[in-house]
Amino acid sequence: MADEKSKGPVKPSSQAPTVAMTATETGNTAPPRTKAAPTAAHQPSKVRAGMGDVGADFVEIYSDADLARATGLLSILAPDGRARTADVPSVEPATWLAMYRGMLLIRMLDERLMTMQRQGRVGFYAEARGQEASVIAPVAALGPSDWVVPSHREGGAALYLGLPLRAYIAQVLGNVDDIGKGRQMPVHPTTPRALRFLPMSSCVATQLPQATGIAWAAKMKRDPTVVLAYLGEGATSAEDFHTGVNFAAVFKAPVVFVCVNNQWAVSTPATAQSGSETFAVKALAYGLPGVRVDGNDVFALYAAVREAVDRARRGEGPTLIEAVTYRLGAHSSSDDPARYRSASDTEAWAAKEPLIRLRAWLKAAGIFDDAREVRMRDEIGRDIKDAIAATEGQPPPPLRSLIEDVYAQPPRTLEEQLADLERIRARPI
Ligand SMILES: Cc1ncc(C[n+]2csc(CCOP(=O)(O)OP(=O)(O)O)c2C)c(N)n1
Ligand SMILES: [Mg+2]
Repeated sequence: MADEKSKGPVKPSSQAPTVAMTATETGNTAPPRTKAAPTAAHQPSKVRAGMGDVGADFVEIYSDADLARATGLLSILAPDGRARTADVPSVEPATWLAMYRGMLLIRMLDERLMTMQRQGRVGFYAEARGQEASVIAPVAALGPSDWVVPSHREGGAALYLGLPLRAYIAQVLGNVDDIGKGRQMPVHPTTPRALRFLPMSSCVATQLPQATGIAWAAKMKRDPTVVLAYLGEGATSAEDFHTGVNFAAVFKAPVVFVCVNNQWAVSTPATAQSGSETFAVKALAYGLPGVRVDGNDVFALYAAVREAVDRARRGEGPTLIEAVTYRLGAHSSSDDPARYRSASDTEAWAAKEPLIRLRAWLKAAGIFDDAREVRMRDEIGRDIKDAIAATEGQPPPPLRSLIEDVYAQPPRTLEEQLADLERIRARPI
C-alpha cells in the first residue's frame, strides 16, 4: 500500500458510520463485545485502517454501537403480531395494507405456479414462500426515482411496483407476451423501464457491481437516486460481493444492499456459508454500516431500509442490511429439501412467517378484518386466474427475436445461424 498517504485525510472514529435506528433492538440481549482493548499505557490513536497512519498501533473504523447493530437483531413486530406503537414506523395504514396485499399476492401466485409446474404447464419455478416481507418491505421504503437491482427471488417486488400480472406469468411461460422475449429462465421477469427495476439475475452476486455502478453514476451526475440491491446470503461468498461492496464503500455510492439470509443456498446451510458471526458484520470491515434485522418483520425491515435510503440520499454512502428469514419452500421446482433438512426446522420457522404477524397487527389496529381478508383473497385469486387465461396458450416469441436487440443490423453470421435454425425447425420430426 505504497500510496496510502495519498488517499486523503485520516477519518476520526467519532465520525464512524452509524445508522440512527428509530426502533428498539431486541433478540441479541448480550452486551456488545469490546474489541481487543489496548493497554492503558498504550492509548490508541484511533485512525481509519489503511488510510494514512501506518505507524498506528490501533485503528478503529467502527464503534461498539456499530458492532451491536451488525450482530444484534432489530425487531419490532413480534411473531404474535404485537408491536410497541412508538416503534412502528409512521406510515399510512393504506401502505401497510398494500404491503400485506403484495405479500399475499406472492404467496398465492407461488402456490398456483408451483402447481402448474407440477402439472407440466410451466417448465421451472422458484418460490419466495416465507420470505415475502424481505421481498416487499425494501421496495416499499424507496422513493419514486430510486432503482432496484434484484437477485432471483424478488419478482413479487416488481409486481408491487406495478409489473402487470399477465406480463409476469407470460415471462414464466416464455411466450410472445413476455417483455424480455423469452430470453430469461422462468421467474426472471424483465420489467417496463419506468419501474426502474433491472431484469432479475440468478448468476449469483453479478448484480452487485452493477448496482454499485448505477449508484456511483447517479452520484457523479448529482442525481439523488438511491439503488436497492438484493442478494442472498450465499452471494456473500462470491467475488462480486467483494467488488460491489468494496467499490460502494470507497466511492460512498448511494446503494443499500439487502442480504436476504433465508438460511439456505440450495442445500448449503447459512452456517456453512461463512466464518463470520453474521452476514451483516462483514460490512464493518469494508467501512460501511451493517444492520441485522428480523426479515419476517415488515416494520423492522422497512425502518432499517428507510434509514439506509435516507442516509445514502444525504451522501453518506452505502449500508448492508441482513434480513434474517427462512426459505419455507424448496430452492426451486428442481429441488427436494427433504434430502438435506429436517421438517421440524421448517415447521418452527413457519410459525414465525411474515404474513401471520402483519395480519394479526392489522386486525388488532382495526385496519383489517376477516371479511376484508376473504375479499382480498378472492380478488387476488380472480386476478391470477384471469392473467393465466389471458396468456397461457400464446405462441413463443418469433424466432427472429433471437438475433435482435444487440446489433442495429444483425451481422451475416447471425443471419446464417438463424437460417440454419429455421431449416432445422421446418424438418419433420
Ligand atoms: C455464479 C453462479 N453460481 C452458481 C449458481 C447456481 N445457483 C443459483 S441460486 C444458488 C444459491 C444462491 O443462494 P443464496 O444467495 O442464498 O440465494 P437464495 O437462493 O437462497 O435466495 C446457486 C448456487 C448460479 N446461478 N450462479
Ligand atoms: Mg439463501
